[in-house]
Amino acid sequence: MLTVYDAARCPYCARARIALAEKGVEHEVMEIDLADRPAWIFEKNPTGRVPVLEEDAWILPESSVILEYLEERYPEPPLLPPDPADRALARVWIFRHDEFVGPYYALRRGEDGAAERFDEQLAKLDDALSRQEWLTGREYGLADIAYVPWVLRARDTLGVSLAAFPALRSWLSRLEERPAVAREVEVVAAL
Ligand SMILES: N[C@@H](CCC(=O)N[C@@H](CS)C(=O)NCC(=O)O)C(=O)O
Repeated sequence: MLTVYDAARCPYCARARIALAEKGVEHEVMEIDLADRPAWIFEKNPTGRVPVLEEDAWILPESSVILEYLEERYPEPPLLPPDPADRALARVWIFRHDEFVGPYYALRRGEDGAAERFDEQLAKLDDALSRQEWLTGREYGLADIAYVPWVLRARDTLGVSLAAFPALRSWLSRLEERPAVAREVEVVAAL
């Protein structure tokens, strides 16, 4: 049985939660209290961070690698495009995710200018989504899953307005129609 070391408030864990739900993978969840992490979590992941996947003696940390693993191990339904060139472009979004979350965490820390910097990142997403329906390409997939946890938390826990970003809002509405993402909206509401 697959085990996921998880934390409800963690957006990196949300990536794994959404992908597992999309693929209907049976698994058990071990909730980790991030405010009082058990020492043994460092045996699973030397950084002490979640999410971590475990199956028998095999252990996998790092949410973006977990997404790729789930896609390869459970190919149905596919969450990357069939064409290698399109897959590569979806992966560029995931690769550049740190540029997006830097301002998000600065905003959470209340740093000066962070709201403007995060708006610039939202504007980049909005621009892309005004030209293509999904970050992953023509179909929904891993790049969308990689970003949506932070967009939801920005809107619902940090009170960030998405009013200036119509394509982003439309993307989010389409995402929220998916049960896997709707469940994450509930997780965020309960934080
Ligand atoms: N690069 C990691 C980041 C995971 C991460 O930062 N998780 C946070 C919770 S959202 C964590 O475990 N923080 C505990 C800590 O940094 O001490 C991934 O993508 O999985």
